Amino acid sequence: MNKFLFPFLIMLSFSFGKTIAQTSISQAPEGFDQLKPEVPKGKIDTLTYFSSTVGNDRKTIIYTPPGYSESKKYPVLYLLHGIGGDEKEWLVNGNPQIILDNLYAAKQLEPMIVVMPNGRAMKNDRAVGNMFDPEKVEAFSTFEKDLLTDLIPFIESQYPVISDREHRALAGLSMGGGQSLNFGLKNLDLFAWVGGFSSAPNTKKPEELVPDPQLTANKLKLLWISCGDQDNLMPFSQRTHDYLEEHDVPHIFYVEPGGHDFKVWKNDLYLFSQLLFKPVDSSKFSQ
Ligand code: FER
Repeated sequence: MNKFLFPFLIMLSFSFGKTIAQTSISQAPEGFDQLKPEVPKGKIDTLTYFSSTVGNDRKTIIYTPPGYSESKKYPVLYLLHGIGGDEKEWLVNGNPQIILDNLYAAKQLEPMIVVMPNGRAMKNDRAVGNMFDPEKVEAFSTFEKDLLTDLIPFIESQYPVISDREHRALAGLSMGGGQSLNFGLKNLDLFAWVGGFSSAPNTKKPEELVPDPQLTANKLKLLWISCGDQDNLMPFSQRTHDYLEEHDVPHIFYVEPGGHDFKVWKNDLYLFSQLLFKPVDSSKFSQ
C-alpha cells in the first residue's frame, strides 16, 4: 500500500484467538480535537500526592468527564507522557480533554477518569536539562513503584473509582508507551487494558514483557501497540507485535501515517479510549 496514495487507510492487524485479520480503518475524523462550544466539558484538576517512592510531593493532572458525580463509580485510565514531557505534556500538546469531551458528546466513550501523572519519578521531575541523562531515564523506570504504591492508592482514596483490574487501564506515548507495556504486562493483576503508543527503547524485550504468553492472553482485555510509519522507533513496536503474533497473544497492532509526534498520539487516544471498559468488538475495526 502506498501511503501517499492512500493517506486515510491504515493497516490494522487485529488478532484474537488464532485468527488474524488484516483490514483498514479510518483515522480520527476532522474536528475531533477542536473545541466545540455546545459540547459539555469535563474538568481538569491538578492534585498533589506524597510519594513514598521519591520522598516528596508530586503533581498529577486529572480529567473527570462531563456529568461527573461522586455518587457514581468510574474506571481509570492512567495516561503517560514522553521523555521530554511532564504531567502537563498531554494537556499542553494533545488536548485530551477536547478529544474526550467530543467523544462523550458523540456517546462513544464509557465514562472514565483520566490520570496524567509525572512519569519521571525523581526529586526534580521537571523536564529541564538533558532529557537523556541516565538518572532521568532511570526515573522513568522508578515510576513503576510510585504508580503502584503511591499514585494508584492516592487516586483511589480521592475519587469514586472501581478499583479492580478490569476497570484500570495504562497507556502512554513513547517513554510512557514503554512504561505502560513494561508495567502493565508485568502487573496483570492490576491492569486489564494496556496501550503503547510509539513505544521507546525503554520497552523491554518481548520475551521479558510476555514470558508466559498464555497467561497474558487469558488475562488482558486489550493490548494495543501503535506507531507512526515514519517513526524511527518503529522497531520497538514491530518486534513486540511480531512476538505477540507468533505466540498467539491477542492484540491490536496499529500502524498509522506519521512520525513521532502528537498528531499520531492524539489519533491513538481517540481510537484507544473508545475501546476501553467495553466488550472488545473486532467488527468495529472494519467499519
Ligand atoms: C531513545 C530515543 C527516544 C530513548 C528514549 C526515547 C531512552 C524517547 C522518546 C520520547 O519519549 O519521545 O534512545 O532512550
